[in-house]
Amino acid sequence: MHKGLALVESLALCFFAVYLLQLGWSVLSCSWQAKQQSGEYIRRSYDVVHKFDGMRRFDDFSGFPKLSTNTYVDNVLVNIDNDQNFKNARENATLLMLVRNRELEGALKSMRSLEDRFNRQYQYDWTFLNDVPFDNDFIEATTAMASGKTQYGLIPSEEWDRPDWINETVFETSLQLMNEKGVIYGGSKSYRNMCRFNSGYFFRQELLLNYDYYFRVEPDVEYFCDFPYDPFKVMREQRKKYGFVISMYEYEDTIPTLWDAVEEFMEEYPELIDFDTNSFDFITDSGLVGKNTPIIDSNSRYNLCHFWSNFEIADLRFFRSERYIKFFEFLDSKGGFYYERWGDAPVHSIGVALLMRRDEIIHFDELGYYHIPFSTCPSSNLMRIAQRCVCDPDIDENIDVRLNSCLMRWWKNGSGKFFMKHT
Ligand SMILES: Nc1nc2c(ncn2[C@@H]2O[C@H](COP(=O)(O)OP(=O)(O)OP(=O)(O)O)[C@@H](O)[C@H]2O)c(=O)[nH]1
Ligand SMILES: *[C@@H]1O[C@H](CO)[C@@H](O)[C@H](O)[C@H]1NC(C)=O
Ligand SMILES: *[C@@H]1O[C@H](CO)[C@@H](O)[C@H](O)[C@H]1NC(C)=O
Ligand SMILES: *[C@@H]1O[C@H](CO)[C@@H](O)[C@H](O)[C@H]1NC(C)=O
Ligand SMILES: [Mg+2]
Repeated sequence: MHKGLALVESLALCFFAVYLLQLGWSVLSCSWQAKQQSGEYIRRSYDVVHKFDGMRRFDDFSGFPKLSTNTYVDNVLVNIDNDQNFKNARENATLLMLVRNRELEGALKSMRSLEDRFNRQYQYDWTFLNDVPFDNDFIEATTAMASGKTQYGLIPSEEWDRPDWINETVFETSLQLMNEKGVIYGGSKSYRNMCRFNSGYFFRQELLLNYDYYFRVEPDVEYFCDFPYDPFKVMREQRKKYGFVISMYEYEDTIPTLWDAVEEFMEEYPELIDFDTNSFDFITDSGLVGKNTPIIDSNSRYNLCHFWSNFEIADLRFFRSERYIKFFEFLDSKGGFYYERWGDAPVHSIGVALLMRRDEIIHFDELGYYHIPFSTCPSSNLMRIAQRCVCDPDIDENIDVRLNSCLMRWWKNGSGKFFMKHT
């Protein structure tokens, strides 16, 4: 009995010893293999990491590379702020958001994205506008989120509310009609105030008189890529006055008589319009673009192309100019901001297309941007890597490759297609 037990015990011990040996061997060989492999990984990742050495972007002003942290308050920024060269390098410009108190969360999201991708390196001021006073929560949170100064403006009622010469009966009837037709925001009164304000009054707000350029930001938008340059600087140095990222066709139901008004304007003020240098063809040509027939049928000469104005970087001096004011006042006198639902996008776009030189308009194709329901994303992989983009150019939302984009038309009839805005 005892013997048998001892045998079993020693056998078990023996197996255990063998097992331990095997285990030891496999651990050893495994770690040797792992070492081999990690050597290979290190070699391969070295290749990948250094493949882009030649095109890494170092900060123009400080020479510091952007840190991988998202923390706003770090020493790099403090150093930049103290650097006189940096302060001199900042343009005469502000980030601008028209927004409601209840949109705070969306406003913060947009700010966070733009700060991370661009503004934390520059610290441009943020200007917020509202038709009612901003509440303390809004002011506190947006001030904390901004890397630059913040300021808050209250829009005077005369520049926001419906003027009293608008005929109430006609107004109410058309609101009801558009609502029944299913026109987006067709039944909304405040949306009309907003569109008229953005068309003719934002640039006259007291806070904006201190700047040459603005960058329009809306709540709940996203910027997909690190900005490879300061767009304000590009605007000034290259004498650009209007910058866009997305262009598309407008819903005709919102602007049935807008083009009639524009034709009247052109007849009345021919001296303001230079057809040789402007981009009239961009908004009127409706011929083939490449192999594609236009998918949008327009009832007027206007082909419905417009710059999507929820993103805009532009020269306030253009909007404050006598010629633009004349253009706006002329359109406003027709009442179409209320009797129809004219948007600030077609109004800005037609104004810009008529009154500016086409080479004063710039397409920022490397920024990457999303506003529901469309996006744009740089198509070059190299660009997306260098700018740390988080977007896929091949998805449906990317409007640039869809038939409702007017980008091809801009390349054809605007100022062409350019790359490499800064050198
Ligand atoms: N202060 C204020 N801001 C407004 C009002 N209506 C719209 N806005 C702002 O004006 C801009 C455009 O309004 P949106 O509601 O975004 O209109 P949209 O971009 O055409 O449509 P969606 O974003 O798809 O809803 C945004 O920055 C809004 O925050 C308003 O009544 N008061
Ligand atoms: C408003 O328009 C209606 C319908 O065209 C017209 O009958 C009415 O007289 C107008 N009201 C004013 C105050 O002009
Ligand atoms: C900034 O722009 C405003 C408006 O155009 C102008 O009055 C002001 O002098 C400019 N400031 C600087 C420092 O150039
Ligand atoms: C715009 O397109 C039309 C039609 O293809 C063409 O005839 C015209 O030359 C273009 N204009 C410009 C400025 O490119
Ligand atoms: Mg919006």
